[in-house]
Amino acid sequence: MTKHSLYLALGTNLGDRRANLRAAIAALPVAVTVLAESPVYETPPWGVTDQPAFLNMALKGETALSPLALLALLKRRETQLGRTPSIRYGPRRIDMDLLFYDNLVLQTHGLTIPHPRLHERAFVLLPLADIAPDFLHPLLGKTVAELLAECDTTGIRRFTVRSSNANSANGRMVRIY
Ligand code: PH2
Ligand code: MG
Ligand code: MG
Repeated sequence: MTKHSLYLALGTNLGDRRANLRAAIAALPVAVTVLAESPVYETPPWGVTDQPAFLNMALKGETALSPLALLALLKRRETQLGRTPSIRYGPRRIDMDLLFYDNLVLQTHGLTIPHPRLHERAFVLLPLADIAPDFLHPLLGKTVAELLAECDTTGIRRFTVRSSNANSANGRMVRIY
């Protein structure tokens, strides 16, 4: 069974934000093994600015699931974790976005990989650069660190210390301080 590498972005700005991140990681499909967790950042809302600040983080994982199967499971988890429909870029309890899947470039109804706006978003790139600075964006030909250098990180602050370890025997250990 071929394993594929993937990067996810997690975001939340409603309720107990740290608990939401913890619950999201714990609720990842069993078919996803977490290999690395970024620190958590508190980030000013992007897009719709009149809403509470977000907590954002990034994860590296691997899976044998296809991108569409993974997306379907992530959407289901978002709902199970209490996410309700909101406006575009609006407030949410949890958002789980697939950023990269191997070096795949994919555009289908409902799923675009790489995530189409990740290069504009410091709240994605900053945590991602902690765990994958040298990952090359397959369309833009720049590394995550290079894309981050072109982004405005004003107002973002680190919310947790760096996690030394993402993994435990069951691959589900969560370290958010
Ligand atoms: N997610 C959005 C819209 N705006 N802003 C920040 N800071 N963090 C997010 O995760 C975020 C956002 C829609 O997905
Ligand atoms: Mg999103
Ligand atoms: Mg999303």
